[in-house]
Amino acid sequence: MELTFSEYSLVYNMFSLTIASMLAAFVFFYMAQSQVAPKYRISLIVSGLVVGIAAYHYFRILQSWEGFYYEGAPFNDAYRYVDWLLTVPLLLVELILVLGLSKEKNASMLPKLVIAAAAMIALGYPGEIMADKSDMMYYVWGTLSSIPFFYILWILWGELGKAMEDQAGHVAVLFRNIRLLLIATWGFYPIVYLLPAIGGDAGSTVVGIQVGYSIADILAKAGYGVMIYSIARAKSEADGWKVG
Ligand code: RET
Repeated sequence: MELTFSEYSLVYNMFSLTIASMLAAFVFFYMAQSQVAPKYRISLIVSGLVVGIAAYHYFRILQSWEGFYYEGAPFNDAYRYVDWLLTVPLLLVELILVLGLSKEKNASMLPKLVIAAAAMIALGYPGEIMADKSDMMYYVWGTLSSIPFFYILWILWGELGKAMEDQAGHVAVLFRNIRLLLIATWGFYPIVYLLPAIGGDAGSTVVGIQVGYSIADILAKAGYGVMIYSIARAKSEADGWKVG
């Protein structure tokens, strides 16, 4: 496939922006820990892990993109999928921890969510790397991956709804916002996956996929982590905890 230099640059710059965002978010989550009560710090630590893992993977993705353009080496999608395999379960852990549910509830919910997240990503990967996207199997993998996807959204929608009821007014608003951010950003991934089905030339499809996933990742990791921080901060204040 032939990419023009401007197509190559657009993706290259998008990866570069993503690395910068992940590194900045890493510093922020690390430093923001002193702003929240000790029991919520674990959520910020996990947010920091997520963006740290992503910064590394985007660095490798960028290198692979250079090799793909200049040397004709295959572009390695595995970095992205391995990144998701590690970070998606961690994003679920952050959220569940900041909800402050009982230990029993956490213990019953987390394994189900983590297994479903791993299944969603593992089932999407074979479809993503298919060279011929007109093959039926591309839709079969996409559909199989969507089953755990909807399961996760359904569980979280319910749990966040229940958690909202027990929170003070402004904390409930934050829960509502993170629920919307979660649905909007996670819902973006299967749409990007389906871009090859819309048609268009091979070059612009690759560009669309890489730019789309990068934007989604910034919002779903860094943006979402900032929302987790706002919730942790608001709950710390509601618990009567003061900074410093
Ligand atoms: C795939 C394959 C097609 C069907 C579906 C998918 C869903 C992917 C999602 C990924 C979320 C990633 C996140 C990363 C942030 O760090 C695998 C594209 C449903 C929801 C949140």
